[in-house]
Amino acid sequence: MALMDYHITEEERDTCRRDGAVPLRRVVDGDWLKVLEAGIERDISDPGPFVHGYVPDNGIGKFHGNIRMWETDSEMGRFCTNGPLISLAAQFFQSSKVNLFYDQLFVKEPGTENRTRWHNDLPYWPLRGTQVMSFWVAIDAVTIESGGLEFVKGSHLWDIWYQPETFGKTSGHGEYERNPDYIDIPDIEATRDDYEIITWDLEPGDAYAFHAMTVHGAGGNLRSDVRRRGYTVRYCGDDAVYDSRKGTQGHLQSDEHRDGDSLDSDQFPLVWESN
Ligand SMILES: O=C(O)CCC(=O)C(=O)O
Repeated sequence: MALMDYHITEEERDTCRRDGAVPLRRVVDGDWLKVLEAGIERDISDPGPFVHGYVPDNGIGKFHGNIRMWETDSEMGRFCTNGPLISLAAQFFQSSKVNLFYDQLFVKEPGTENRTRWHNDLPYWPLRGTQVMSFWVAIDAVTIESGGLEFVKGSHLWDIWYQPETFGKTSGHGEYERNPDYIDIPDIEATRDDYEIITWDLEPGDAYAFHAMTVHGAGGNLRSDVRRRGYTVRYCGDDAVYDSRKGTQGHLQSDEHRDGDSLDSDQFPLVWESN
């Protein structure tokens, strides 16, 4: 399979290894952006099975989220299994293969003031391994005011597994089973000065690349005139295997996999292999 639409520089790879996140410019071209935009509108008007969302208490704005869209929308499927992010993942991992884990949509309509809570992703996921990364693609121009992602620099190296909590609520463990090995995440928002928080503005087609253990969150979309559509695709490399521990997101679990199994399957397809 051919690779290399976009060449990751040594500096980008080193920055991501050190800081846990890096912005990548113009990784998704205009044609693919149109594919994603159309797919997002299809999902909003006729959502796939895992849709979730809320209207904020003040009645302004709306959050629309979904996961695993690639499995039911063939165009989103084409992007995730053949699109330009696969090459990025392979270059960051320097692995012999890449598996698609899943895709996720985060739409904050203008004025949606709710934050995305601080969290790290791997505790939510039935996986373990170090080669697990997300690529959050900006469909719209994104600034801190419209809900750009923020990352705690270097937090992927802490090896701290924070207890998953339901998104869209302000507190509580919601539907997540408690894992005794996890700890509650501190109130990072209230103590921001204690952390080195990094963020970047993005243009449409740019992406944040970040590690599955990097602590991240986002503000609300405080702009009344722009949407904030983010589409994240998650990929894994050689050392990622299925993990059946407690506390992970039920909609990402697989009936076919046992603890320690290779991911290769219809649910987590192999999307690239070195020759
Ligand atoms: O877009 C957001 O608000 C959150 C994104 C996120 O947490 C992720 O892609 O892992």
